[in-house]
Amino acid sequence: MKNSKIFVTQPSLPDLKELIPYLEKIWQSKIISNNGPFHEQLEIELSKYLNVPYISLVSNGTIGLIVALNALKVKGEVITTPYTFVATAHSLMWNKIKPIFVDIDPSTLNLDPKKIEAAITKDTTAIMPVHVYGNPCDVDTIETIAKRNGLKVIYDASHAFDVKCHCGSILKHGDLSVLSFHATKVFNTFEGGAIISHDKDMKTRIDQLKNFGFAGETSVQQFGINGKMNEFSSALGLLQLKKVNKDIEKRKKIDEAYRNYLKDIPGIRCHAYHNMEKGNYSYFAIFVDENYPLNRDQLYQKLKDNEIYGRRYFYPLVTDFQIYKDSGFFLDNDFPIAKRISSQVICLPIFSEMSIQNTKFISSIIANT
Ligand code: T4K
Repeated sequence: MKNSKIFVTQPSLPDLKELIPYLEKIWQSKIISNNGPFHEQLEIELSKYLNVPYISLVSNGTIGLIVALNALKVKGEVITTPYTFVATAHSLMWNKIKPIFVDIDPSTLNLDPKKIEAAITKDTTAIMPVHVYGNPCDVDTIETIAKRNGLKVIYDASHAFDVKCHCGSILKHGDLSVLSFHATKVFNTFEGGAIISHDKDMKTRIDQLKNFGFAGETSVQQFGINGKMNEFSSALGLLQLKKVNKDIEKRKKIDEAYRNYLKDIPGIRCHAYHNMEKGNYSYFAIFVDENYPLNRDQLYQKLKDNEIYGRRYFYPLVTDFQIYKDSGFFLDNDFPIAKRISSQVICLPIFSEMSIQNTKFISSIIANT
C-alpha cells in the first residue's frame, strides 16, 4: 500500500557519496564549463555505450533540436507531428521554420509515414519525427521518403535513450538525432541533452554552434548559441551511466506488472511497442475509451484524488495551443487520430525506484470504478 504521493516520474540519482570525489575534482581544477574533462569523458563513454559514432553534449534537449536544425541549415517547411511535447515544434519556430503537422499512426503514435508525401511542397526541406514514449518510428520508410524527395531527417529522440530496433540503436537513423537528459528522462544529468551525428565535420559544426560559433580563440564562423553542458552535469552523467541499464531493467518490471494488472479491464488499453528490440520504458501510457465507465479526465481526477499524479502526455495537442492555431499553418480538423489519442491518454507513474506494490495499487484504483 502506498504511503505518499506518486508522481508520473521520479529522477534516478546516484549515491551522493559517489558524487563527492567528482565534485572535489571540479573544485580543485576550477573548470566548471566549456568542454572540461568530464564533458570530454562523457561524450566518449556515451558514444561507446549507445554505440553511435559522434555525440555532442548540450544544455538541454530543446537547445539540441534548435542547434540540430541550424547545423543542417534547414529552412522553409518541416514536416512534424502534433502528438509531442511543445519543444519539438517550438524548435522549428525558433529557427523561423514553418511546421507542417501530419497526423500520427494509430498504433505507433508516431508520425504516419503514409501521410508524409502528401504534405511535401517545394519549400519542404526536412522531416522531424519523434520516437514517442521511446517507440521506434518507421525509420526505413521515412528514410526512403527522405531520399526520394531530397529531405533531411532529424529525429527528436528525447524519449529514446538506448532504444534498439531491428537494426540496432535507433539513434543511428536520420541525419541527426537529439536526446533529452532532463530530470524526467530515463537518463538524466539534471538538465541536459545530446546530438548524435554521423561524421566528424558535422560534429565539429555542432560543437561550434553550441559554443557561440567559435572555431578558435579569435574566429567566430557561425551565428552560434550557448548550448554547452557544464561540468557538474557531465560528471553526474558519468555516474548515471553506470546504473542506467539497471534502472531500465527495473522499469521493465514495472511495465510488465502494469500490463498484467490492467489486461482485463474493459475500456483500458496499454500502449503497445512496435519493432522494439530493446525498450527503455520511459513512459507507461494507457488509453481510456468509451467501454470504461469513466472518461479520461474523470479517471485522471480519480487517480489524483488518490494522490497518484499521472500526466496527460500529450494533451492538449501542440496544434490545439492558441499560439499554433493563430499561426494559420493548418486546418482545425487535420489530425483526427492525434486528437482521439490525445483525448484518451494518461501516462501512469513509472520510475526505477517505484515498487511493484504501488503498480498494483494504481491498477486497483483503475480497476475498481
Ligand atoms: N521533445 C520531446 C518529445 C520531449 O518530451 C521533450 C521534453 C523535449 C523535446 C525537450 O527536452 P528538454 O529541453 O526538456 O531536455 C516535462 C519535462 O520538463 C520535459 O523535459 C519533457 N519533455 C516533458 C514530456 O515533460 P512537465 O512540465 O510535465 O514536467 P514536470 O515538472 O511537471 O515534472 C513531472 C513530474 O516529475 C513532477 O510531477 C515530479 C517529477 N519531477 C520533476 C522534476 C523536474 C521530479 O521528481 N523532480 C524534478 O526535478 O514537462
